Amino acid sequence: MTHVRVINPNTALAMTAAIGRCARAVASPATTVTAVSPAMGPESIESHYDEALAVPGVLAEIAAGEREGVDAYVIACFGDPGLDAARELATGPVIGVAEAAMHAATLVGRSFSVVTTLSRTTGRAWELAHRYGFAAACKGVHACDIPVLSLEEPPARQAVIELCAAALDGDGSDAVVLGCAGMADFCAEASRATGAPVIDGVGAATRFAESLVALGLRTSTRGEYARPLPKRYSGLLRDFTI
Ligand code: 2AL
Repeated sequence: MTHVRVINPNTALAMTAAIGRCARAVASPATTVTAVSPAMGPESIESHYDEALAVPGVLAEIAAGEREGVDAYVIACFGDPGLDAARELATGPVIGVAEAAMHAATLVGRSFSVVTTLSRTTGRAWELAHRYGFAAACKGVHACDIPVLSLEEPPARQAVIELCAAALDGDGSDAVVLGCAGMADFCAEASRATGAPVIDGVGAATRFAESLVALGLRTSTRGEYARPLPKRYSGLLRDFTI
């Protein structure tokens, strides 16, 4: 069995449970999926401040996963917080949901639109599209202006699906990337409603993670992703000393 740990970097436990269900729904029968959230951090991630303060909790979960022998990790927040640092700690692959969704979108279309939560997060989505090499394929980033923790309320699903359709039409794009892990279970319905591929990064990242394990691929430790150099960390971060 391959053990994929899906880390929801926020501390909203209902969202973690939903993310776990979405990951399990697509994982192969030979994969065990465990979904966790950090013991410390923000209840939702909607700013650079939230993102920065989510990272220590994510890294603590990677360290715990390493002690348990987890084979691969998914970071299930669309800002991919702490992805590079997590790769320095983990033995197995670590995949961010934005990274996975953008890769998947460009395997099934020439272009995509991102549909995300708050307008203030659109800059981060663009930044990631540039970082991952998909800026030319990304035709637009659209905010529904629904906060992360309100995505579970009934009107949100319809609003997000309508925005997916408007983004496809307005951008002339081939696919939609859902820009929040809290939208994961809107994916099938949004695909049906729009007739276009709608990609949930949680599912895509879970499948990529187990595929990399099956291929025997691990994060390279030759260069930038080598283990961090041992040194002292002080104050609240003292437990992060390697
Ligand atoms: C997210 C996400 O995926 N989880 C979270 O708390 N915030 N992303 C977003 N764009 O709001």
